[in-house]
Amino acid sequence: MPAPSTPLRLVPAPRLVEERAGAPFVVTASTTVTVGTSPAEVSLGVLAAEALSRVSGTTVEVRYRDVAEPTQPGDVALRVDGSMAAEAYRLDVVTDLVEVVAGSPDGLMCGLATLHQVLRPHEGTFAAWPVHVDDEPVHAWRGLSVDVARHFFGPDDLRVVVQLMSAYKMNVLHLHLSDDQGWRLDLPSRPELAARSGGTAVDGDPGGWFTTEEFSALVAYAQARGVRVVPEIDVPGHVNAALHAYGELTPSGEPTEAYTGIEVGFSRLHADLPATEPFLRDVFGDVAAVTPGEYVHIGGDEVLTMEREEYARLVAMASDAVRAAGKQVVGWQEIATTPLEPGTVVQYWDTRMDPAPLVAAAKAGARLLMSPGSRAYLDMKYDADTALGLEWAGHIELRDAYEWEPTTLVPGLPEGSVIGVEATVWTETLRSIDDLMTMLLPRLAAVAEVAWTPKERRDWDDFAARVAGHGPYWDAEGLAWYPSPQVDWHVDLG
Ligand code: TNX
Repeated sequence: MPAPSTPLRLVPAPRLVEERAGAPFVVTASTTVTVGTSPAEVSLGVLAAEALSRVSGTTVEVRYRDVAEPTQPGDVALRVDGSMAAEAYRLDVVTDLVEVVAGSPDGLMCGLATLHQVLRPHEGTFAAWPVHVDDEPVHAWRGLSVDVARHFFGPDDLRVVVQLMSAYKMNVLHLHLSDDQGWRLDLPSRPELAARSGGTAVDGDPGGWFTTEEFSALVAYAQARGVRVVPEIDVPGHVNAALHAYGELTPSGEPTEAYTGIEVGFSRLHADLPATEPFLRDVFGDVAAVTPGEYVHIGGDEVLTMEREEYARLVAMASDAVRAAGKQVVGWQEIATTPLEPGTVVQYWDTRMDPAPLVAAAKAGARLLMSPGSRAYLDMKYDADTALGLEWAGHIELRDAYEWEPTTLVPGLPEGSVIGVEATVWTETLRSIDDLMTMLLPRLAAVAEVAWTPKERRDWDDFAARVAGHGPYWDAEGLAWYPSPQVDWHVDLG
């Protein structure tokens, strides 16, 4: 069997890839996934077998094994090796065996994403040619933030997003669950939030919301695929949906009108109203209760109608509520203008703003998450002809989303303060999963590589050649995507 004539096209680029001589490993009915017996490994084994069954059209079984049991021909063996870094993995394909070894189940998930990309169609099934991959991410936080508040994207849509993230080794799904236009998570302590403000969306389009059960099911689905959910309740601005549901949060005591426009910055909480602090405590307590992950996002952006001192009090109230519920605080970059506890995660987004407070916060122990509007805001138009999207941060073609370096973007940050990268997709103009995917693809693959692969191993021409091989995969998955003219998409997949 000749080796394939076309190169591997792995995204994000791994640390080391060595193709070797020999016949391929062919997925057949006797292929068996073998895995250890911890709950996370069992669930991973089932997912791997499902994925292999799906691509090959045969039924791939799972065998659970003791650590000592040797592998057998035909095995796809998954193994956790506690001496490796948690997300590091090795993938070895030889003619009759595939082995994935990683520091943790999350690392195994990354290895499986690579295995998926080395499989090629072969005689009615799939085959992988011998290869050795040794890999590890440069950043721990590789996120995507999805705005489900301006337009609602429910569990089915978000499962598709999670699958895509996992294919590109992204591990944090940040959900923007509340804004002026709608409230998207039902909370037991404040039932009017979803009941009164769940049904609205931008332009009077249909809204929607997650029940706590639906939300928990999504969180579990994501977790099984190596993706943690970070919920955001945006305060003290972007709160009209809350003010519409609970009049006690406004100075007059009257609820506000529902809002379906796309202006920002006009709505706000009031630090001196007696209802405000209990509201924050209840809401963040409920959100923390449905969040197994470590982080809850308090928003904090674009409060254009408040004095600094009141803003700082409200950020502190929200942060205290999150910490009292046992979670760590994430907030948009504006919170860096207030006193922060060390370890708080500050999300950089507005490249127009003075970075001095950010640098000062990082020096005082804050951790930074990089989402520069001009690079990582995947709701920006690709160019002037893009039908969907906004333009306030400029146009973002594929190359713009690819060619930037998170650790040096803001000068003067202390070494090690950047914990990762997050793409965002705001949905003022996006109504359907096709709209969403058209903005995400191919740019999400670019941001995923910025987050995973160190600068020394990133090269635009090389990326453009690799990502070209992913169009047929997106087509096969039924995902809409934008055929950027910066890439020659006419590839022969051999
Ligand atoms: C800025 S990013 C916002 C959002 C908008 C977005 C549109 C951020 C923290 N705030 O409210 O949806 O721009 O691109």
